[in-house]
Amino acid sequence: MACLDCNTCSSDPAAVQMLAVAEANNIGTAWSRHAQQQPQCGFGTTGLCCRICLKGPCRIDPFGQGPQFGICGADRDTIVARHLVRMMAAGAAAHSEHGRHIALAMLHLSQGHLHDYSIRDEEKLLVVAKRLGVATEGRDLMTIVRELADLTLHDFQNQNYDEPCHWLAASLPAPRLKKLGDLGLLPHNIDAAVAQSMSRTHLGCDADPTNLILGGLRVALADLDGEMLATELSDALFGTPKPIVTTSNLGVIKRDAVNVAVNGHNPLLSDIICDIAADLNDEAIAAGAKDGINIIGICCTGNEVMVRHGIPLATNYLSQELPILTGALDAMVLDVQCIMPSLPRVAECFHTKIITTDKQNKIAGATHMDFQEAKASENAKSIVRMAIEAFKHRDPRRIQIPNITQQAIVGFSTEAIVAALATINAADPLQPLVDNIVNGNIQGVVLFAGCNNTKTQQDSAYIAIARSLAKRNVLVLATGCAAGAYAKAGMMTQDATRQYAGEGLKSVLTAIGESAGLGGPLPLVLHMGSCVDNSRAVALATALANKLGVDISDLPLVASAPEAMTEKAVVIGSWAVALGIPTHLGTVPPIVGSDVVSQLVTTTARDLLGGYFIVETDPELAADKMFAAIQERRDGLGIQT
Ligand code: MSK
Repeated sequence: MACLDCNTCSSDPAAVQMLAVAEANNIGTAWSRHAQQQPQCGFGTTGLCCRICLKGPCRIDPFGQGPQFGICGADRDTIVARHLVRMMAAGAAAHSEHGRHIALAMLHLSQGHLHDYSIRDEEKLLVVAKRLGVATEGRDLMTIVRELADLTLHDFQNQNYDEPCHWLAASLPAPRLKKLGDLGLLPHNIDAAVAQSMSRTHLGCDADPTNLILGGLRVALADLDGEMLATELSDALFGTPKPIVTTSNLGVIKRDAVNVAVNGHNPLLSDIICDIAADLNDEAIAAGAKDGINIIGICCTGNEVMVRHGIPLATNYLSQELPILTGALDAMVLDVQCIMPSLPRVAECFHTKIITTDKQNKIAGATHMDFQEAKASENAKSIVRMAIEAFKHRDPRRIQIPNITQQAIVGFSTEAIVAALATINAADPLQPLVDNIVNGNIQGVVLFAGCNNTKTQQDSAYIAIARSLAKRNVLVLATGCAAGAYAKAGMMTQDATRQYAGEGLKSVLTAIGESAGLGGPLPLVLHMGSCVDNSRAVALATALANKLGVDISDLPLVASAPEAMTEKAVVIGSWAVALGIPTHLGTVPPIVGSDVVSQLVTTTARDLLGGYFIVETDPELAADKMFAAIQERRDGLGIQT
């Protein structure tokens, strides 16, 4: 195993502490595997390796000396564009499959097949139903649920090419819908958009890089549709997040409790685990865990239960192996996406039970429990009982829990932000936000989204860029593993606002926080949810754009994925660009082998859509470039302050 300087791996002190344990015990982690992978292939890094057919892999010489065409005749631009579109399609498939799962649960609930679920946020359900054109007045709740689920599933089934997906059509501002419609970018069917992306990128199909990238943007918008429906229906089912105070980092693992981590993305099981955990406390205590059951979150399932129920977040994506190394994690429950297949290998060295729960997402070496919504509570209880059993096999001599936690004030859904603003102006909640953008107290808004990547010291770029922008009075929103990074680093606290916000931003966050009853400012970084919840930021931007009568591309809004890693992050960045948002990437995407594609996603995208990618690996320069983009938008709106 490659020896690591743990301090360069992560900026999270708890992760550094656990990495030393991994090193001492010769246990592989993502970081040691990253070291073993060096040097990484230059052809793959630049996007110039084509693996689409069995004649390959074909490689294009980036310097123009060797081969310039694959065996089929594809040039560098076609190769790069095809692979990029395939990444977008995979990201869209992942988010939308999650969304379909939630929509089917809604349908089955309305049919009376699910007894462990209910509509916890009726108000949200009715708002969303009305927005999508479902009649609500005087109708039975389950009839509305049924119609909303049917309408949602239509976005996966519609065969009329000219009828755009319902959720997009009902949610985006009119000028943006028109622009996207005129360019032929509005998808009619999520599944079809994914299938068409795979089809057009097959050998011998679309070989025009511009046409390919436009097709990619269409599937990216299908991804947004899938994210919107996943978020909104999950809110109706499990509750819309409201501000709640909780804790984060590995110190949330308790020595005297049965610790159960939920990891992945989909709240259908994890929410039920949170519900039933208290019922099994006595069994845990009887097994010797005097503090009962302790549910903790990892990655985006962690974010889901954190923003809705205040469940403490142990860590984000990259350090998901490390809770096992504390010797006090009794079970890790996995659902879908961003789950390391190495977890059972790490767990083999301890007593931790690794439990997969989705039949499409099994891992060799893990225990599989086939989760069925119709038996949700029963399945959840069996899982927690496995953790109680595992607890009995702990080796107390191996327990090392970092004594590191941070407070985190989380749960800033769009509705929660609007509700906080309404305490200042009930009649027109967005007006205080507009006023403060116009007077310069808030220069603009940045959404941090995306993952961790071993190419960057974990979380460090998030922290550096957010501090730099907050100091310049930029309001900071975060989702997914970005949110995890800020929670662990103590940047979702009132103290962080006092310490890092510029004077204008601080005054606004203080006025809103105090008026909303938080007894101090809003936290510096507002946690909007998991990575699928990036759609919440779109909802906020849409509300602002509609209020001002402008397009999203006119707003002083930027997005940033400083440590982007997954295909989901690629597709999120792509729809952000399609919506007109300047979007920073701190990881160099595998497109630099093609000037044509690089130009398409920067200059051409900007001309056509207003949005564009900013690729910058240096955090300070990235902050400068994003701030400049914000200033440009302010100038465009005629705001001089
Ligand atoms: S989990 S997509 S590593 S944000 Fe949503 Fe984190 Fe990125 Fe997965």
